[in-house]
Amino acid sequence: MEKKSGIILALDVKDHDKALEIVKKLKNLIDAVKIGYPTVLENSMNIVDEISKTMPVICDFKVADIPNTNSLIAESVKKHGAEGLISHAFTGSDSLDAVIKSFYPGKVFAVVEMTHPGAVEFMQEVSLKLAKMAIEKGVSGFIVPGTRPERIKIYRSMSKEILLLAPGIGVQGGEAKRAIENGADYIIIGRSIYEAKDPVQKTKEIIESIS
Ligand code: 3DU
Repeated sequence: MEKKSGIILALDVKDHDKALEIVKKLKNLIDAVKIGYPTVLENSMNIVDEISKTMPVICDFKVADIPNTNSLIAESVKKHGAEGLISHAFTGSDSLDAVIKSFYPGKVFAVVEMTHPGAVEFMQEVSLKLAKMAIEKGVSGFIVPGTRPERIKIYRSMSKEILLLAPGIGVQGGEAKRAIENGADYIIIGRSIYEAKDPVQKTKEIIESIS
């Protein structure tokens, strides 16, 4: 996943043709496409195969099971050409380790703290511990909250090398520039782009705002 614009498109678009159309339009402006349950449940994993042929895909399945099940999931995702896989970290080091080993040489990104208000109820309390464990286990990066740039700064201070991917930009209230200034390597953006009147123009504006 070569870094050019620093933008990852969250493709939560259920309609197959619309999803592919938007990827085609934005292909040269974005570094990767993140695909999650909404798109895969409607289209099967075939859509991951299709898009992976044209550009890097990160599967956002927030894997969160026992080690054996996690391995089975990661092996299957790998077969469909995804370069990245998002896993939860709260299930513990053995579960995360299973994802990393089974998805290798693909990149695993651990969710350490989510963007929504509910994430501060339980998750934030243990998030730095999760991050420390995830670094020790050898993840490629973290999913960090673009809605809380001050938290991104803390995760950045834990490691210079770890990739920080920040969703929560735009509709959820986060600002692209602030996420980047506080240490995010990539910003993950969905609705602000794919629901825009002109997604190409919108993406160009976001790129402009962070460059
Ligand atoms: O809010 P948006 O439409 O820009 O989409 C954000 C995407 O990132 C969406 O797929 C969501 O499931 C994912 N995500 C978060 O928004 C927050 C997280 O903490 C983790 C993933």
